[in-house]
Amino acid sequence: MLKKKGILVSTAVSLSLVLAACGGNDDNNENDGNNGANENNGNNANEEVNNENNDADNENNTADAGDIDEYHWDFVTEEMQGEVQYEYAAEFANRLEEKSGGNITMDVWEYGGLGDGVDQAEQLMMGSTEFGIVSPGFTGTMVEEAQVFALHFLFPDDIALTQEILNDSEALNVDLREKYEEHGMSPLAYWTEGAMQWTGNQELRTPDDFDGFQIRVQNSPLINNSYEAYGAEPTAMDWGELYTGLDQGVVNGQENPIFFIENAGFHEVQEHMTVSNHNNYVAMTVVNTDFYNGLPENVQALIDETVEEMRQVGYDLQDELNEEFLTVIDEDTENPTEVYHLSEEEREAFRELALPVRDFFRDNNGEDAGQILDKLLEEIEAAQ
Ligand code: 6CS
Repeated sequence: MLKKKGILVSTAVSLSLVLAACGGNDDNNENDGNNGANENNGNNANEEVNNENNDADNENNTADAGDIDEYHWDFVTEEMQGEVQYEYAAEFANRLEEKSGGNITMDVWEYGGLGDGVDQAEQLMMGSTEFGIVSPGFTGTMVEEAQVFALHFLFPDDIALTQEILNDSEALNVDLREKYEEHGMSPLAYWTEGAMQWTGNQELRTPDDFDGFQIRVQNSPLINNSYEAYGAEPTAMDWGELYTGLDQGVVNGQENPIFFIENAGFHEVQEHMTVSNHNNYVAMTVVNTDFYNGLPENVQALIDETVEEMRQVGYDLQDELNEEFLTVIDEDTENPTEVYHLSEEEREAFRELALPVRDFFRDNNGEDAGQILDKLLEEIEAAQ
């Protein structure tokens, strides 16, 4: 059963301010609460602030809207209103609509509107959905090399630096993109939703704590390997079933960025949260490859321009929400969660066990796994 919490007013307001600061427009591209369809209902508490901002946006438009045909597309996300993916997609849709003089419109879908995470990835590959935000964890059984994101302690702890690597990496934006395109899906951008943390029904401070620990993971075999390296027992599960799964003890813990742990309410049914920063949650902005390649160049250019603009918007969204919700979890006396920050020494014990999983990836995750990982490691080293 999916547990959907109401979106906190303070969050909705601050999200609007982030978008305004990033140059967002005034349309409140919020969903109508039925099926995720994006209605542009204009019901925005910050309408005045954003209206002012909109004037500046209009001056910055690069599109010649007269040349753009009419299009209506679906943009599917794996999250709910108020969460990073959905707000990113809604803002993306707003910008594209504005740049095209209203000729390009999109339905933005919350998680569940078109199926679970794996269903959504498959629909994008087949082309029944045009745009989506996809977590590589849901393509783990389809694009083997994409499991590189399942490797713990790969990216720097500095999230801003990690985002720069995701933006610039040839290993990801060229080589891995080609691998995805063999399956009909083009990643236009990789971006962070923040560092991942563990929650559990027990303390999780040492690898010994993971011995036999049943942890929920996304459907990616290499995520399993990463947890088996600590002695844990991973179980693939869609997040819509996770609140109940944790509550009923089907699994004992999970990993996610802080904003998502709070929004999905996992902290309500978990007594402990460990700030481990053991991996970075990467999301991809993707399009169906044939759909994108079949578009006129000026439309592709508008999409590409929007993807570029959205890099900072996505970064700021996750940054604000992860910080805000750490405080919310810390201060939640109704659902107390013991928050523990691993020391560098404690993290080192996990890192040592995680390193050999890189060799497993090289040998078992597709013919280009080694080449992609080695190039990415060089890029990470150069960035640091
Ligand atoms: O854990 C998950 O499956 C979900 N986590 C996030 C941060 N976004 C969507 C995803 O499906």
